[in-house]
Amino acid sequence: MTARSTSVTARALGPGQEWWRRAVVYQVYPRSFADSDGDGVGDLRGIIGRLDYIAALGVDVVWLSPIYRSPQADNGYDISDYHDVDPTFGTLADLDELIAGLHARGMRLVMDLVVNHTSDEHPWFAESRASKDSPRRDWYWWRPPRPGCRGGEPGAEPTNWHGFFSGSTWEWDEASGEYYLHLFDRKQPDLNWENPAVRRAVYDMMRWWVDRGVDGFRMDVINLISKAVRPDGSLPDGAPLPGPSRYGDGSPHYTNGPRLDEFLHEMHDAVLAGGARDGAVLLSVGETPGVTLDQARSITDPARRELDMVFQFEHMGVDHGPGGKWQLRPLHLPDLKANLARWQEGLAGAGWNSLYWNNHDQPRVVSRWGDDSPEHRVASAKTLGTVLHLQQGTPYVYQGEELGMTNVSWSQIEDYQDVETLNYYRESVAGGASDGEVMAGIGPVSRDNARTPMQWDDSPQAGFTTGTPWLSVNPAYPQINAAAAVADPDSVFHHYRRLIELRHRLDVVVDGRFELLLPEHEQVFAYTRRAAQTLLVVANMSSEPVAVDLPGQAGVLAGELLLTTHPDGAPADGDRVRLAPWESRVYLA
Ligand code: TEU
Repeated sequence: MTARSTSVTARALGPGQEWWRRAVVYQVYPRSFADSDGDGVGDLRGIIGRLDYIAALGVDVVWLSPIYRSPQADNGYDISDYHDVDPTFGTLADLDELIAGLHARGMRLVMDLVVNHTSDEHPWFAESRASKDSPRRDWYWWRPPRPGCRGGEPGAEPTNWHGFFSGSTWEWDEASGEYYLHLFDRKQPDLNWENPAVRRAVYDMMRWWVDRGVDGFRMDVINLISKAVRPDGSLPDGAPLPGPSRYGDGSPHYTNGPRLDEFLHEMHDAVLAGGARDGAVLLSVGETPGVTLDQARSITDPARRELDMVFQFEHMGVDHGPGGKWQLRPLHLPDLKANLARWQEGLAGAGWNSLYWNNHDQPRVVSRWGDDSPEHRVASAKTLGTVLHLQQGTPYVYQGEELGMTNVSWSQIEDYQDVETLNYYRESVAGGASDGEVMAGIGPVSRDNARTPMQWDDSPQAGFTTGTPWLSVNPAYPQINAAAAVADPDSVFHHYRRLIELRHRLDVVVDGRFELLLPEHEQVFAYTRRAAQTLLVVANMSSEPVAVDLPGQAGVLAGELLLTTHPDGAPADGDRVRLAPWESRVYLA
């Protein structure tokens, strides 16, 4: 790997040690990736059997969504034993074999670290809830009913916070006479990070995984671990939610809280600083809903020794309506471009970006922001990949994104399994909304759109399982599957592979300064990356043809056409480019 100039103050890492600046990460959602034993749920041996496929894409890292012991209330994001693999997915020996298989192919493994909360079936919580005097009582957030209220009555909760998964963030525990906090499902009680014993236990567990060969962590909602607790231990109410809701928005009181930087720095020095395993340089990416650019600059500033990068959510919200994700609006491209440019410019020379469209929580981007019609699906999936992967940062490819997999958008609530979707449906219908209204909001954005089984080939159940899949396979699998894509040199798969090659080969992709062109254009996404060379990306993000002038770019447009979705596209004419629907091009000079 060639030595690289780094455009930011690298922490005490030698040239080339920030390997993740040139890396691409592939996210595997294990229960939907590949089932090896016919029980209808993906597992570790299924992933082991597909390592050559993942390696062929050219990615450097696999991020594995949780495989720990869990009652699966939130598909594994509710952990009951951090030191063991859930039998649904296999054994620790299987995981060791997966790590060895990845390392043998020059890839690394990043585990999903879920430590804002545990499962309510974790022994820590069982001890904590056993009594008010339990030594682990203070490992979680326990509070008495609001003064003057009877525990368990609506309105008696210690704060009025509305949860991520609907309803209150407090669950009444009759046996011990107090409420416990759960920002997510009631089966996901929040750990109390104010307690140093909790933090020590988390860092010990992290080191245990690093010693086992893990190369980094994706940290689930890590910016929620510091709550704005008052000196008397109380927590403030949130501003009332709009409409008849009795709840409030507690997010200002638990998002990017007062001790977050302190906790992340402590974690960095305890685990992430390297040396945990023969000086291994680990990758750390924080999932940080609600993080601002300024907070991300702080968290990812190498000099502060916290995290390497974060997943921001602002760009994922540009099409949210007044009701948030459940009321999607058509994308206004200039809004998306402006947000991405702000993060590119804001972190340049200061921190580092992660780059994503998809994950297990987001709908499939080709359906959301592309065009998943048979005519335009492939070109739009390729073009969405192009405009994302050639920005500055570390790209994340979610399983099936490299195939242009699409949403399922089922119309019956019975087809869904996601706890967030089901809780939202129940709360909305209980609040008087009609089934049709609620399902119209759920179809385009439910997390289950991303969780349908990986489509391997056109055999029954898309080759995912020989049994009955835990979630229905997308009926598009005969046309959209890995076998067909790998065999087709013009597939989305091979386009993603070429994009990844460009990142591995060209310093300008890693270090080039980003500049957005035509910010107000509603069809075209164009930008340059400048270092010793200049890269120009120009993309038609619409299903209509477009002609566009790129003032000052005639020189680079006369350069090398590195990558295009339309090999027969008309060559540039000076600084004018004519693009077919969903046509994108990459020029280098
Ligand atoms: O998601 C955190 C989060 O913010 C989610 O609520 C997500 O943004 C939302 O579902 C989008 O509508 C993480 C995990 O990625 C998610 O799968 C878990 O359910 C959640 O934390 C709790 O662990």
